Amino acid sequence: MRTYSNKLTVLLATLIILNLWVAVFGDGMKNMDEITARQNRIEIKDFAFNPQTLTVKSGEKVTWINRDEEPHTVVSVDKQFNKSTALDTDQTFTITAGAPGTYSYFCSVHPKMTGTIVVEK
Ligand SMILES: [Cu+2]
Repeated sequence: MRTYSNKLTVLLATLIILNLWVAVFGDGMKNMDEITARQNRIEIKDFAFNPQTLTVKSGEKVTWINRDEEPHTVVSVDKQFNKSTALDTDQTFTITAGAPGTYSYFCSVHPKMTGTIVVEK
């Protein structure tokens, strides 16, 4: 009975340590995601994409946010990603960067609005 109890204590201790490790590590991963998301943000303001050229790594997310009072869209020239719906003020649109290459895009409501995403390996 004593051996059983000791084994149980060791098991419980292991579980607690494992949980702590996961909690710390999991938090770290979440922060990394948040930082990545913040970096890969394109603001649409005054009828322009800002920054106009953004470099990301394949697999990363890119988010546009419309800061104008006008609706805008995000459409890939070569259909490298699905087009957005018309974005209202403060609405966002997110894609995951696919194959490495240069993604040119524009706003279908105002075709003079253009931008580029450079996707690296
Ligand atoms: Cu537009």
